[in-house]
Amino acid sequence: MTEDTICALSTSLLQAPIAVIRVSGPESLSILHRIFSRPEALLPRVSAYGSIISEGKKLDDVITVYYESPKSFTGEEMAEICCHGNPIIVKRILGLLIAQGARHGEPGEFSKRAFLNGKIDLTGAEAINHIIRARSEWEIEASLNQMHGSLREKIHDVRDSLLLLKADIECRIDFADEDDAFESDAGAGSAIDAIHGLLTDILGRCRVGERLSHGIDVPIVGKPNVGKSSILNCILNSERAIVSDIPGTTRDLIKETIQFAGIHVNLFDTAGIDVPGCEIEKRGIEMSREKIVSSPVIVMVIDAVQGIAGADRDILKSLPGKETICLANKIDLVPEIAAPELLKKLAEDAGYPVIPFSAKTGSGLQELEQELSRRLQSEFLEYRNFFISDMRIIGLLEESRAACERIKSLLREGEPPEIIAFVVQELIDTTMEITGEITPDDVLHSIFSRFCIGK
Ligand SMILES: Nc1nc2c(ncn2[C@@H]2O[C@H](COP(=O)(O)OP(=O)(O)OP(=O)(O)O)[C@@H](O)[C@H]2O)c(=O)[nH]1
Ligand SMILES: [Mg+2]
Repeated sequence: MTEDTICALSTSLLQAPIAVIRVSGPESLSILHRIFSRPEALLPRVSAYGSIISEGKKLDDVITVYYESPKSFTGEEMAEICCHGNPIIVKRILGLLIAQGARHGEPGEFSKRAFLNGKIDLTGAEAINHIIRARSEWEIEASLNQMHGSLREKIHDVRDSLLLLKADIECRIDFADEDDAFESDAGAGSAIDAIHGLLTDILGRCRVGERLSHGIDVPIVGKPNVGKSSILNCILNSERAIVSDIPGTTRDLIKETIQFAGIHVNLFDTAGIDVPGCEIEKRGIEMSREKIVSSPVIVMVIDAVQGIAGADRDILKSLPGKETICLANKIDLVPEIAAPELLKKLAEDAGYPVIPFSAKTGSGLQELEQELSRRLQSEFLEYRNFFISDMRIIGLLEESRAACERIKSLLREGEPPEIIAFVVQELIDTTMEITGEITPDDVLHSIFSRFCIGK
C-alpha cells in the first residue's frame, strides 16, 4: 500500500453536466470528512448527496461515493466525487483536496496502484487503457474480456504447463536412469510442443488485435493515371486527393481511415508505379511498393481501356499472398457492348476476378465496398477472440516462443536436465513478465505513463 493520497479528474476538463473526481489513498475518508457537508452519510459503496465546503463556503453540490479498502478499483481507500462539470468548480475542488493533503495523481497512477495492490495484472491494465481509446464495438468487447482475465488466463495456462514440465525435468536431476530419461525426454518434447502451440495461438491473437486496433492498411495501387486518387475520393465522397490527367500527380501516401464491417481500414492513395521520371517520383514509387509488401489487402487498379500493360504485370507479380481486389476503372469509357468480353480478358490476364468500376460515375462502388468487407471479414474472421496488446507483450511472447525452440533443441541434443530446467525457469519468468508478476520498476513506469490522468 502506498503512503500518500492522490486525486485527479477522471472525466475530461470540459464544460459538461457532470465531472468525476477520484481520490485514492489512506487519507481519502478523513479528507472527505473535513470537506463534505454530511460526513455521517459517507458509508462504503453508498452514494451520498451533499455539498463540498471550503472555509464555510459551498463550492458545489455533489454526490460522493466512498469505497473501503480493499474493495475499490485501486484496492486502497477511495472516493469518487461527482460534481458539476464546470472547469472552475473542478479546479476549486481539486485545489481543496490538495490543500487538505492529497497530491495530484500522475498519468495512470490509479491503475498503477490497482496493479501494485493485486487488483489487476498488466494484461488487464493494457485493456483498461485501451477501452478509453477503442474505436469499434469489437475492441470494447475484447477489452472488457481482457479486463476480466481472458489473456491472463491463457498466460497462466502456459505458466502452469511450464511448472509441470520443470518439475518433471528436475525429478531427473536426482533420479537419473538411462531408460526413464529416454521416456521422460519424449514426454518433455511433446509437452514443450504443446506449450509452443499455446504461445503461437496467443501471439497470433495479440498480433491481429494489435493490427486491428491500429487499422488494416489497404493501399490503392496501380500505374500512373489509372484513377487511384479518383477512386479514393469516390469511396470517401470528398475531394481528398488531387486528381489530374498528368501522370505522376500523386507522389506521397495519402491516408484516410474509414470503417468497413466494423473494422478500421486505413485506405492509402499511392503514387503510380512505373519508371520514375525524377528523384521525387522514385521515392514515391518506393513507398508504394513498401506499402504493398506491408499490407494484407490490396486494391489494384487497372485502366479498363488500356487493359493489362507495362508496369501492371510487374505490380501483379508482387501481389500473391495478398487479398487482392482488382478494379477495371474508367469502364464508362468502354462501349457497353464490348464490356463483357473486355472484362473476361482482363480477368484472365490479371489472374484475379475484376470488378468493373468508374470513379467518374460511381458505378461499381457498392461491389467494391461489399468485396472489401468480405475480404476483411475472411482475413480477420474470429476477431472477437483477439487480445489487446502492445509491443511489450508481443515482444515477450516472441521471446517465449524462441525459448521453447531452444528447449526443444536442448532436449534433442540430450543436454543435462540441470541446463534444461534452467532455461525452462527463464521461460517461466518471461511469461510472468507478461502479466506483471515479475516486472522491473522502470518497465512499470513506462507502461503506466501512457495512461490518462485520472485512470
Ligand atoms: N472517364 C473517366 N476518367 C477517369 C476515371 N477515373 C479517373 N479518371 C481520370 O483519369 C485521370 C487520372 O486520374 P487520377 O485519379 O489522378 O489518377 P491516379 O491513378 O491517381 O494518377 P497518379 O496520381 O498520377 O498516379 C484524371 O483526368 C481523371 O479525371 C473514370 O472512372 N472515368
Ligand atoms: Mg493520384
